[in-house]
Amino acid sequence: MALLPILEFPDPRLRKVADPVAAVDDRVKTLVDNMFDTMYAAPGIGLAATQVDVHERIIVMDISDNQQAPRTFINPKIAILDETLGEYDEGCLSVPGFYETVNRPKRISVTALDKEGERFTEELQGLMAICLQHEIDHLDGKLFVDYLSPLKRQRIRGKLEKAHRQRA
Ligand code: GNR
Ligand code: NI
Repeated sequence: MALLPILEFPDPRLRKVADPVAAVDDRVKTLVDNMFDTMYAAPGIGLAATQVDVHERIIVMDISDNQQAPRTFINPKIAILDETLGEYDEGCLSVPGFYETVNRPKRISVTALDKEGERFTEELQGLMAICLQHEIDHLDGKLFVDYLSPLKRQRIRGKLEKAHRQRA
């Protein structure tokens, strides 16, 4: 069991674009295990490696209630199946305490490698589709606050910077 520190907005390391994983080896498997520990402890329903300052294309996710459905996506590629957007009040472990409405395509397909390095493809909708798009944004250096107005984003930035100063 290892908990990794989670970077918080506006940390510039959250803006790095993650590199593809070359091989799903023991190093990657240990990182995935530690990412699950960190996500469940937070608690959160998803975590991208970028958030723990590892700039490789690795995502863990579990939208179930009792840690019953762990999912790993390595080098994920998504395709939009239908341009219809759905709105959802998103939060982020890297933007703690803030929830704002974001619109994203409701139906996507993903191709990725699993924890064993096996390639799979599946269609997603609902919270899985929302969360996976949120996590892939992290791998591309993007945050949900980027979809908000500059004023809202600046307010959130100011409040988090103040919280960080008070912690230091
Ligand atoms: O735990 C999380 N909840 C959440 C809720 C709505 C939309 C996206 C998410 S992901 C978030 C965890 C996180 O920050 N992952 O990057
Ligand atoms: Ni997030």
